[in-house]
Amino acid sequence: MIYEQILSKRSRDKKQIALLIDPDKTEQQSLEGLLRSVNRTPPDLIFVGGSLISANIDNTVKAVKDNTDIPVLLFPGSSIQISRFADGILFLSLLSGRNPEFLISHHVSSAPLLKLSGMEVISTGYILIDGGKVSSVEYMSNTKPIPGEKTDLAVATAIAGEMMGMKMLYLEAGSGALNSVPASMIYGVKTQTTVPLIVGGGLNSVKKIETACNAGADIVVVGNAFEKDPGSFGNFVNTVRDINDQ
Ligand code: 1GP
Repeated sequence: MIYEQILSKRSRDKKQIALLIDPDKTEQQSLEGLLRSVNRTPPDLIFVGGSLISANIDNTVKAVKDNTDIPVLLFPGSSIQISRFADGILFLSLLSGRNPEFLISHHVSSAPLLKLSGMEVISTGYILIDGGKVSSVEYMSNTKPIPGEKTDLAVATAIAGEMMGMKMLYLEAGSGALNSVPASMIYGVKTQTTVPLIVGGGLNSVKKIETACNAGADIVVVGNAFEKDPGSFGNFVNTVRDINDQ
């Protein structure tokens, strides 16, 4: 079970890194070659998804499964982004928003199919933070992000998510964010909750990844930086490994 692995690594103080593959932004033909390089410095997890996807998600997940042993979790922007070929799914509820579609509706639509698939379902409280520009999540979900300086709101939202039974929390600044989630906010959420904390959005440098990990992220997510420069991703994985070796 992937969740057990996440908990196990966390209990040993091991930070984790996930590579986000957006099927629309990664050419199917080049994926095989990209994954060969990813396998040389493998992340702990691969997430597949995006706010809006027009490509066939099955093809991307199958290509990833065929070319790597890294566990694959769906990171869906909506209920149509489900592939039975994935190992599991982050069952995201957009807790920072007040749009019922993204709090519970897509979940009801997809729950029977997910149950049939037998894949691992990991309930995840998804909390959108202002990343300095309008993100695809904000636009597509028609919800407001929490302002970056409102740590108290993020913490209260995170605590509520844990109280509601979410197995993980995800602080999201939005793909390609100008400002990643502030360290003080990561620290605030980390110290007030006990479930694994995922942080993503705009983590495009070694320094930002170090900052997020040191502030309390258990899992950091990198998408955009890999799309722009796949060769740099190995450095990010090594950064997390170095933190773990300290
Ligand atoms: C976005 O958290 C992820 O949903 C990753 O963000 O693409 O900016 O790395 P980036």
